[in-house]
Amino acid sequence: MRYTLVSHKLCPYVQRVAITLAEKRLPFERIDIDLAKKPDWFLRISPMGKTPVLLVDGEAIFESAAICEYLDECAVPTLHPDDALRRARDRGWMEFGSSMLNAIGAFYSAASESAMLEWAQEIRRKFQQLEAAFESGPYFHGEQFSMVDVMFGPVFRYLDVFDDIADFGFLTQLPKVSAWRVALCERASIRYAAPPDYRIALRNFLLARGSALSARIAAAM
Ligand SMILES: N[C@@H](CCC(=O)N[C@@H](CS)C(=O)NCC(=O)O)C(=O)O
Repeated sequence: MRYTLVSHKLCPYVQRVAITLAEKRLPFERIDIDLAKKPDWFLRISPMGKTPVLLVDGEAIFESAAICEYLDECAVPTLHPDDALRRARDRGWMEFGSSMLNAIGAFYSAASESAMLEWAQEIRRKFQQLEAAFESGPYFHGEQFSMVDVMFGPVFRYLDVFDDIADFGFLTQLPKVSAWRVALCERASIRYAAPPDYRIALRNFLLARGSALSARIAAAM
């Protein structure tokens, strides 16, 4: 099979697919597109005009969850638990990861400082929920790396950039989630899921956003 990942360099959902491909040891090529100027060929294969799209021998799959589930069905090792109940619960936590990404987007786009700090609190509340749900580590299911870990790798990558700007207290006194973050950052599939200039590119994107966070970045320069 030939895999082509149609991607945007800052997209966390693209990273999710890249991590899954790497965990399955499936080589792939990347085509980066400009989401501000979507090419016609892209709109033909992505009905909602979003990255990622995975081309499998030229056949397109859209939506990161659908792509990752497909890859999990097609290639070993599986990233889901054997037990149906745990699998179902993991899918719930993956959706929780999507809601975390939405909260992160609202945080960095907030127009006022107070709205931004409210979103920071909301993100922290979500991490507190994860702390309560977490088992033994290093990964969400102990030694077993799973789809829940795939989902949260890109979440923690945002925190690396936010931490450079200020201490928003996202993980203060959350030891299990803090250790989980370190374990995920060290995992090769996660480390290489984003391009080498990701940190600078994300910071520049945030600076240009016209948000309260942009103002914080500008003030620190
Ligand atoms: N639910 C989608 C979300 C993908 C998504 O939001 N992609 C963003 C980039 S990170 C996008 O393509 N946005 C362009 C647009 O909405 O016009 C998935 O999981 O694949």
